[in-house]
Amino acid sequence: MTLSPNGTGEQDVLVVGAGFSGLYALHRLRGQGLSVTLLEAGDGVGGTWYWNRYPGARCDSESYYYSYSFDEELQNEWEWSERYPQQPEIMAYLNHVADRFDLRRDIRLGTRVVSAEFDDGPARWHVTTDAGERLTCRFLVTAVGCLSTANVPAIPGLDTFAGEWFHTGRWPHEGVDFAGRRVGIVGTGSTGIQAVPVIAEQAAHLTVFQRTANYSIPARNGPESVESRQAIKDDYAEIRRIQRESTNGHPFLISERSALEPSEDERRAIYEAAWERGGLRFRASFADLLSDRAANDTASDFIRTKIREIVRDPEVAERLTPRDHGFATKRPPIDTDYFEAYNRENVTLVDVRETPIEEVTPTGLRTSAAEYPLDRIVFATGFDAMTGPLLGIDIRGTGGRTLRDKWADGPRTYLGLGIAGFPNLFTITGPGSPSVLCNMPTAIEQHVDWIADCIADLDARGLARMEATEDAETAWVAHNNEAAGKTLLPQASSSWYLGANVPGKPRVFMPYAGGFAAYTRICDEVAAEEYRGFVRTR
Ligand code: N01
Repeated sequence: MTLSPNGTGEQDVLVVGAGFSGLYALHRLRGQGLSVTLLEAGDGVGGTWYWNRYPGARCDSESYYYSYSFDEELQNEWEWSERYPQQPEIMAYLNHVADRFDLRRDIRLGTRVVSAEFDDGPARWHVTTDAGERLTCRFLVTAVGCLSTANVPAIPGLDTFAGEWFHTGRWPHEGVDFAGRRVGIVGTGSTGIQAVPVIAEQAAHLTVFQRTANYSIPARNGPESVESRQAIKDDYAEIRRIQRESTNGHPFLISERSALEPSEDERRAIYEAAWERGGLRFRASFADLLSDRAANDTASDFIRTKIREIVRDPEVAERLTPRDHGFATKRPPIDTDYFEAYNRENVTLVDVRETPIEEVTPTGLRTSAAEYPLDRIVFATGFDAMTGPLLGIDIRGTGGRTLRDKWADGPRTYLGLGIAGFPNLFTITGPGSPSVLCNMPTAIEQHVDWIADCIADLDARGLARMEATEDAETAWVAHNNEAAGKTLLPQASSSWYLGANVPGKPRVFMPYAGGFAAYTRICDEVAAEEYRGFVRTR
């Protein structure tokens, strides 16, 4: 049996997933002389961007910084066409990266990892694929993403639907023709908010089934001029420095002022300017939007007023107005004409908190109040976030203990990178790391660099096995809870950060909320102190 594409048998490292994380991990680890094979379930590289091809799919981080920083030539040669990159452009970029760094020779596409078992004697991971192949490695690196396990609600009757239905995160590559169709979309998170205005333009009629009203800030997308692209390139060193020293991996710093400090007029002017500028930076307007309820109220109220100004029908505007959580306590979407879409004749809003969805019928969707005839249903219902992709693999550590068993009450990690009882396993952007609270490529590069340095250090010292201690893990979980508790984030009871969107999932705040720069410092200290909190042995 061939164990790797180049036939070298056991690998130093197996990487699972060929998105931003896996591609860089392959490049970086191979660059330090390790044998590495990357296994990818999809038939192409791209990860999130390979699967999420729904109408309007675009990144909410801006192009010039939603990109790798590890190679200056790469960042200087690539030309982004718009302020926010569309899905096909990110795919083109990641394919370019795969070619430019000759990554494909060590990538196996169409290969899903179904299980991974640690053999303590020789300190090896045995990985099994969906084709029944068994591969062996010294180190297993998961690069499976945080939002890659689609959450399709178990609505009775879905299998009887005579039309077609889709989940946005598993979108058909050939696209979907909505022309002349009655379309229903369930979900108004970041994805639904991007898709609604685009589908509304194509469909005969669009019915939006909203469970939780959401805040959104205009993206203000547009073409990137030659001059602005050059200015960014001239300033890249400084941009990257700010990203690394920031709270969220973005190249802007959060204001140090409280939202409660300025006069009402001044505060409104600051919000107006941020609204006009558009994008995720809105939440950086004041220091305490995510830590002080009264401060948060000022931003939430500002956006509620905007919704009422944009949406012409006051009843629809009222239903679209979020009341059960503060702005940005759930992941804040940005949009292009989302609220404006509700002014179209062919868009209807249904509040399914008021009148819950009861079943899918052969001809449509029925709530407790009415039946809506539909030809197509789009589920923009999100993901079994962060833990779903890892628990989708049957991972077994020392003594045969499964990760599913260990995480039955929620994830426990050390730094979001290591797990007690699972030696030589590294989880890129795992639960307990900044990950989804950060611009992802920034979080990913920091993790990959840390893992690569860590493996180099083990090899230099002739050490074969590394495992987080239970004590370090317990302390990290406590620190995570403490960091989250200092923010308003855990108070958003319907947030996927808490696992609240998946029925039966333990309610645990999963990402690290202490900030990216602070997190990086802790990781660096751990490494400098000979990997404090890990046991390393021959
Ligand atoms: O998923 P979501 P998403 N019946 O979980 C509703 C990233 N992202 O795919 O809030 C009825 O946010 C659910 O309602 P509720 C980004 O990090 C990035 O939109 O649970 N409704 C909610 O409205 C984002 O946060 C980008 O009450 C149901 C919606 O479906 C993350 O991905 C673009 C339901 C799901 O919202 C996930 O976003 C897009 C049910 N049974 C996404 N189940 C870019 O940067 C769920 N809902 C490009």
